[in-house]
Amino acid sequence: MFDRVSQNTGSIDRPAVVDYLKKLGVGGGLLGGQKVNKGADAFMAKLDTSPADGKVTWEEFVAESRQLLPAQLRDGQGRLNPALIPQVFSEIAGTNKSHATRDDIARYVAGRVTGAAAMFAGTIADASSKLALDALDADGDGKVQQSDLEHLVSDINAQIDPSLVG
Ligand SMILES: [Ca+2]
Repeated sequence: MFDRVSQNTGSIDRPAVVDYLKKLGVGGGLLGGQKVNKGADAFMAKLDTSPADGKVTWEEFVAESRQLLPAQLRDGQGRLNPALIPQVFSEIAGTNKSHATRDDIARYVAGRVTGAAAMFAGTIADASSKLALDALDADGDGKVQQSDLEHLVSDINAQIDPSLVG
């Protein structure tokens, strides 16, 4: 995903995020430009942190990518805890469902947007669900399985701290 967004340049700047969101189909319609801008702002705010210089490097992407996942997956130390995945997945997909669709993810995200961002809950949910499918739906069938989420979490944990992965 990093390579797709950065277009293999080694870092991601805001225009690259805007291009990427447009390719994912975020935007379109009357408020399309605003949706893409909000999505790009949120992406840069979460990932461009050390330093906040307008570019997201691979190191920043790895260190902060867990911030893009539901807070419910993080333990008291802010680490992604694989044991929390089944509970979160069933909240996203609904009980007794083997997969989550983009609509399921959008509903989950929209229901958890709080504070000032609530004004843009629909936009955030739309952009987030498209990003989630792009990151998680490896076979492109529009469905995300619990195992997809488990793979992503273990990839992120392995990149942050290989000693955490047994
Ligand atoms: Ca940066």
